[in-house]
Amino acid sequence: MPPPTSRSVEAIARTAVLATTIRRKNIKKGLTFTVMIVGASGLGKSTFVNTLCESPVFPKKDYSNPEKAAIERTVAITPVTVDMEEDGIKLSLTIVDTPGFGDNINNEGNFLDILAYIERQYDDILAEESRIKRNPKFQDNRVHALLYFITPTGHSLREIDIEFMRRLGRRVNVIPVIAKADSMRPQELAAFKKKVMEDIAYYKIPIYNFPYDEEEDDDETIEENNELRALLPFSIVGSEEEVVLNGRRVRCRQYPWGVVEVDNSRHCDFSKLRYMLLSSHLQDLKEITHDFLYEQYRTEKLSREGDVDPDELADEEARTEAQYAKRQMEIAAAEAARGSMDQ
Ligand SMILES: Nc1nc2c(ncn2[C@@H]2O[C@H](COP(=O)(O)OP(=O)(O)OP(=O)(O)O)[C@@H](O)[C@H]2O)c(=O)[nH]1
Ligand SMILES: [Mg+2]
Repeated sequence: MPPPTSRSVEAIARTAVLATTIRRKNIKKGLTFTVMIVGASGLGKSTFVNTLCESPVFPKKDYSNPEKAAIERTVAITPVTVDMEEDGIKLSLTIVDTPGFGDNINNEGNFLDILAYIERQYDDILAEESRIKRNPKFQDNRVHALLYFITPTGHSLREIDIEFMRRLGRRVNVIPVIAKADSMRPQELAAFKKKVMEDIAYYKIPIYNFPYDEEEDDDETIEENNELRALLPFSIVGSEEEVVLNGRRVRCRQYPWGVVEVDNSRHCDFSKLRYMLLSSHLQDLKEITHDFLYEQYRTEKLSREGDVDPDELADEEARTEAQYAKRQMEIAAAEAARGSMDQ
């Protein structure tokens, strides 16, 4: 490489100043980040949202009545935005809660609604990018990470989980988590984690596995990513209950035989997951979403414009796309009907 000229040194310095200014602006303006929560019904998804946000985003209905004390079943895709501060940086966190899958009913519609939500955010960006005059108030609502809640069965992954993660992984950073990890003993949990990762490898499920570049990344990043990768799937426990233990307030689930602490990394991986999601890997998840997942969607969508008859689409993924397009048309028609009724 030739030695840098004084002009190139100046340019490098200017770029560094610019990067610092952008970073300062980001710190001042704050960051935005969107996480979606998906999984079977009753696995603690809405409880997790409250635990992550450290506030009752979904309030319990009636604390004095045990029958009504639980959070209501989620029935619609519900995005909620919470402003918080992480490492001194303002963060506007949007969490998209989704209805849990049932065990017996056909879950395809449920899945297609989730996929449609993710792709609609990409479509909005695509439309905005092709505008001559950009809308300065445009909001990027792309989903940067999807936490997929796995039922703590102790056995292999269920077929529905394999299928859903495999299809969602093409569009979004899927991070698998073991729900209600307090229901397993440490040895069972370790064995289950191993089994899940074997299934993920066997079925070639594309998850976010803390990618790094041996050549480009520094040793510290590589080590950190390897440690996080070894924790996959993260075990989590959700609770809004707090008790005082040895003089400190802890969030936990209390049982007659003891206490499971949410933020204690000997009990579950919640605190590590939270830190990686909202701090250490937030930028990486955003970059992968923009540079790879969105880019892939964009290419597919643009090369598909004016495409073929759905009956001719043979492979399974193409069928999903056709079903999805149909579903989107249904949603658009329902929305249009609702709009005309409102007028
Ligand atoms: N043991 C255990 N129970 C939990 C945990 N998190 C939540 N629960 C309980 O599980 C039940 C269901 O919790 P929700 O948060 O409503 O579950 P959900 O996944 O949002 O349910 P749907 O909206 O129907 O899909 C409640 O009684 C919670 O108190 C956990 O980590 N461990
Ligand atoms: Mg719920």
